[in-house]
Amino acid sequence: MKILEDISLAIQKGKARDVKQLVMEALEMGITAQEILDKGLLDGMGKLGVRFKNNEVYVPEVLIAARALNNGTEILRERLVEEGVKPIGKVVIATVKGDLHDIGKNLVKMMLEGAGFEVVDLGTDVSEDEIIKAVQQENPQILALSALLTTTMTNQKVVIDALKEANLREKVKVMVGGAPVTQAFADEIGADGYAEDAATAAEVARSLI
Ligand code: B1M
Repeated sequence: MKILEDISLAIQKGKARDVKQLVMEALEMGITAQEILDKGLLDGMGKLGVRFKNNEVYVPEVLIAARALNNGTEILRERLVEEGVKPIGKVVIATVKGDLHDIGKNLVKMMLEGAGFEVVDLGTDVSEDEIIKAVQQENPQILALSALLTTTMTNQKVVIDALKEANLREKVKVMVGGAPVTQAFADEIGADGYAEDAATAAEVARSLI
């Protein structure tokens, strides 16, 4: 569909305003939020990701595209929340220490909110100490940890170990995810749940409570 291709292109060019406008138009045309996300926003970031890997574009271009993508998902999030229901549980979510990637985390947050969870977002590059403090203060049923780098995924284990140390491990279910994370890794570090993508993350979260 032309408008979805336009959204994908606007992401690749980092045109935040165009993305916002096009996403609103696509919603008005009756295209589902899921389709806009998959075939427009994520298609664009996926294509840019390939060029990033091949050194055809660099960090600044990707950052600008990421901002444009967050602009688009914010509109979708509002739509999902508008259709939302009463909270069915509370989730604390964070990208682990040393990791600045937040697009995937934001999508997981959006899907969790759409599924009826109240979500407390700690942001990116969050240390185990900050996470422990948030678990103590917020008392969530689920702690959701995202990591995008092979060098930071091990910090998901650091958080699980810190929860044990603080006698909180039995009080909260831990879900992990992010591109380099696998079910085998989740099992190895003692997480309660793993999801490959944001939609599955919402299903897994429901199954955990
Ligand atoms: Co970075 N980066 N990056 N980057 N970046 C990757 C991840 C990389 C694969 C690119 C590459 O080389 N091919 C590579 C990692 C290599 C590795 O470790 N194996 C990489 C690198 C190396 C780096 C830097 C080190 C580059 C540098 O500085 N030289 C640097 C690190 C900075 C840091 O974090 N300390 C860096 C920086 C950046 C930017 C800041 C420029 C930017 C991030 C901006 C932002 O997030 N606000 C960026 C981006 C955008 C990418 C790519 C292009 C796209 C990532 C993304 O957002 N994908 C990425 C290449 C790629 O993936 N093609 C790359 C879309 C997003 C929807 O997918 O995050 O996987 P994803 O989330 C999915 C699932 O993983 C899952 O659901 C989501 C939706 O379906 N999921 C969960 C995620 N979290 C979950 C949690 C769950 C469950 C599911 O439960 C809790």
